[in-house]
Amino acid sequence: MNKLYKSGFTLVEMAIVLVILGLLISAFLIPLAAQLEQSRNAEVRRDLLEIKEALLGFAVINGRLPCPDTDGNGTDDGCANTNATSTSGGNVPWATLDTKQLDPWGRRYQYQVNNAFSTTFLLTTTGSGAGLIRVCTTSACSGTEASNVPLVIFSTGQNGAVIPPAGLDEQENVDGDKDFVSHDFATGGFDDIVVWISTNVLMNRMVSVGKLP
Ligand SMILES: [Ca+2]
Ligand SMILES: [Ca+2]
Ligand SMILES: [Ca+2]
Repeated sequence: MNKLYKSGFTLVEMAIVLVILGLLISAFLIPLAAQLEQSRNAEVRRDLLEIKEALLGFAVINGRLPCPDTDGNGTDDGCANTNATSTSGGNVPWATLDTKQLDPWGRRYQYQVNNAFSTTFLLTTTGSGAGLIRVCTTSACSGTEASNVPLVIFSTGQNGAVIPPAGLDEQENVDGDKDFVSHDFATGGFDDIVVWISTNVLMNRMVSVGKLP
């Protein structure tokens, strides 16, 4: 064995070093990916909070909630059905509200409004019939987070809208009706972030600024 060979690494030593390097890199990479997702989810929460405040501001100024954007330019396009027992859905009207258009995954924030509130409303206004927006804990709506709210806004999350059967709960959020699902993230499935404004919060804001009664 010559002197040069003895001072270098054997193949076994090289393999061990590579394995250790691989372990170290993967140990750092996984938390980094998780951290990135965590910060994106926090960004969605901040954006939705700002959109909620902008919706409350719009209601204070106009005495009603805006209709969704349905043609993709961000402006309120009017509600297709102004019947109080119906809802209208589409994009958050970000240009009308001057809020963020896209979630961190490049998809538009979504909005569904109870049409009893998209025309001038009173303290006694409430949802009824097919205009009664519910936020459920399952797609079958066996439990509810909220059973009668003026609006919901949401992001479809990193995975967008997952196709059933894996995404039954996700499907419920994009089927255009009055029912929505909100619960913790489920691996490989549900990751939508859904928030809403309760009628009490909306009325409280209207009364506190003297817009109602
Ligand atoms: Ca529009
Ligand atoms: Ca999703
Ligand atoms: Ca639905």
